[in-house]
Amino acid sequence: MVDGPNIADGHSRLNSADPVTIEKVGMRLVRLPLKEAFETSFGSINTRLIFLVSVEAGGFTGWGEVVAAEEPRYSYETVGTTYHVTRDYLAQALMAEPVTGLTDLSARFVPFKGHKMAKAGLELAYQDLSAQMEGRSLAELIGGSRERVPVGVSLGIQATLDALLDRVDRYLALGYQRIKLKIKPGWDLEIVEEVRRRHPTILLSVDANSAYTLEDLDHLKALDDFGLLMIEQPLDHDDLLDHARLQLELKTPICLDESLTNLRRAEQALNLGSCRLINIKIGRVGGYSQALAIHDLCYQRGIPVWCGGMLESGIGRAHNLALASLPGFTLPGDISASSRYFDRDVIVPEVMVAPDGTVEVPRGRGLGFEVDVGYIERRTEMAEQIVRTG
Ligand code: SMG
Ligand code: MG
Repeated sequence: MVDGPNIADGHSRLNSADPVTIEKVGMRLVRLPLKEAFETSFGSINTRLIFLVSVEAGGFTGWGEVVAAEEPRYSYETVGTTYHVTRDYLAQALMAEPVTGLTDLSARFVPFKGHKMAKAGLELAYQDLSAQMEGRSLAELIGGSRERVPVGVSLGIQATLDALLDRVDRYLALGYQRIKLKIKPGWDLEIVEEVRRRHPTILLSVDANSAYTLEDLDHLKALDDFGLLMIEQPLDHDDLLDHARLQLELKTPICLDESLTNLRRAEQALNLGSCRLINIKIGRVGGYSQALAIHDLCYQRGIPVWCGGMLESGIGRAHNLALASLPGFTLPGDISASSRYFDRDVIVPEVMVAPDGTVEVPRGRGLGFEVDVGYIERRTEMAEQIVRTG
């Protein structure tokens, strides 16, 4: 068995030195145009409505991002549901008493069922605040050890095969270490075959976002011919059992994304054989507390993990970098440069991918980036503050 991360670190990862009274929660909806449309098996978007949350205490402001989309297509949460749950339940729970640490915070959210992305937003903001108060980076706060993290790019469904091949070439030239192709029935075997034919040795994976069922077994088996690193979430968004059945039939590792919404589900998936790899998204699992626990479980079991992405702005991206600096994140994450999606990001400097396909993990206080509040304000469609009373 591989040794786990330094468990002695567990105290600082989960508990702050002094209880912190959160004085204010800020909520903002910020619309960022995408440089080009991003299409998956469930639909296409050309702008990203970002829900930013902030928490204030003692003159510090911590920032978090809620990764829900506008429509309930990746999962049931939306910008609207997360806004409602944050404002009407979670912010009150956060401000009710001084917070003694991440464990305390996540325990306060447990009585509210589900709504993981909403919970994660406030956990992120709280962690940034804690890191700033302690004068440490987020990565240091959670015990991250890597100075740079390997990254890959996720390429949406394109109008033509040529458009896809162009993008594959473009991102390989920029250094990205792994190409992930979004697939769906009718946009799968042929395009994967052609990309593989042109690039016989690259790390290549596919992500179906639940576009198939077990009836497609033979079709999915054909993907085994292409030496893929993984097939991400081929079946239903909340399924474990059919994936276990499918994994028995496939040589290619299945990686679960949508189905793994907490530590218990991750453990069940590994025990059932539903996947051989895990994508961890802080938002999907409800925050740092669960993301760290899933990382630790996989690390102890020798299961490779990687950091997923939700087309975050720089704020969410900075949190992803901190997470991906943990020792178990051995596969390239979906953490692209800010410029892959946006002409201008909400942080300074923007996230950049080096020619070797890595991104530096920031070492400055908190996020390690400056939040560009002026630009955020210009792009804000709606904002609200909740102030602690009593
Ligand atoms: O952040 O670069 C990114 C996007 C990575 O493909 C990506 N995310 O299922 O993994 C996934 C998708 C979810 C978002 S689809 C709008
Ligand atoms: Mg996915």
